[in-house]
Amino acid sequence: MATDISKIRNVGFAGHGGVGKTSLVEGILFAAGAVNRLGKVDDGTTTTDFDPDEIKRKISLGTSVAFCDWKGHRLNLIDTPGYGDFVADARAGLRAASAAVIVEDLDLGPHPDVRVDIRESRALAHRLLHPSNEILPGDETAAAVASLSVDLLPGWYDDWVVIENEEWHQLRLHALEAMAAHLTRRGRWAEAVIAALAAIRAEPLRESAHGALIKVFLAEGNQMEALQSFNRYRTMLQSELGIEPTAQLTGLVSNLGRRHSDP
Ligand SMILES: Nc1nc2c(ncn2[C@@H]2O[C@H](COP(=O)(O)OP(=O)(O)OP(=O)(O)O)[C@@H](O)[C@H]2O)c(=O)[nH]1
Ligand SMILES: [Mg+2]
Repeated sequence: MATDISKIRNVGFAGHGGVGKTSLVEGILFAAGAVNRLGKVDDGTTTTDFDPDEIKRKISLGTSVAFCDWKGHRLNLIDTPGYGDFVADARAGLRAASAAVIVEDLDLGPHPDVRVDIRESRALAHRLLHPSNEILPGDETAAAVASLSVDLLPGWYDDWVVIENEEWHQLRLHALEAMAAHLTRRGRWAEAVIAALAAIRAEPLRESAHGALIKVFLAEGNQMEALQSFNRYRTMLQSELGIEPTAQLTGLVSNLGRRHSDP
């Protein structure tokens, strides 16, 4: 895209250490199609934590910039470090920004230290999955997405934990997709996208998670994003597993354009 200066937006991401700034920037890059894989801080695969020391320590040590194009605008996303030692660098990064997004952990997802009550989270998942159950006021909020975004006792490999975790993992994936569908029906597009992205983050190759995201885009009339998401998923599936998306998923976008059926 030609970079007409009036179309450039410099957006800074600020907040305390470890609240999810780098992950949010990565999610935006992925949603905008600037990267075709949703990188994770914990795997050292995000775009903006690229320095070997950042990858090793799993924190941002300096300000870094990544860009994407969104609705005719070039967005320069300025990811600043949150930990106090690097505040000078963060300030310098924010000086270049015309807008700042303040990231707080409750709005984004739980800090790794946040305790999630698994019984409450299970009950939440069942309410979302069974429409006959009453949806409570807090059931479709960012905090609910957060409580469905964590696995049980990560790093524990005792048999019972592995089995319980697999069951919970499946339950939370289905619940996140159901939440995305509920929110889509109500026209709450942005929150629906967040729920669908949380399902994708939990299982990056899962087709129904990508289907949930594509359905939000289609429902809000954003055909370009729907097609881009489909093409990105298809490329990822081909390179990781050498297979094609199912006819069901392809059918969602089959009348939108040509690229999805290109060889
Ligand atoms: N469950 C969950 N974890 C998240 C979310 N966002 C970030 N995390 C996790 O929180 C940790 C910190 O995320 P980062 O994206 O590095 O946070 P940050 O604000 O960039 O951290 P610094 O740059 O070091 O200040 C990582 O382990 C992420 O995987 C989220 O929405 N849900
Ligand atoms: Mg960071």
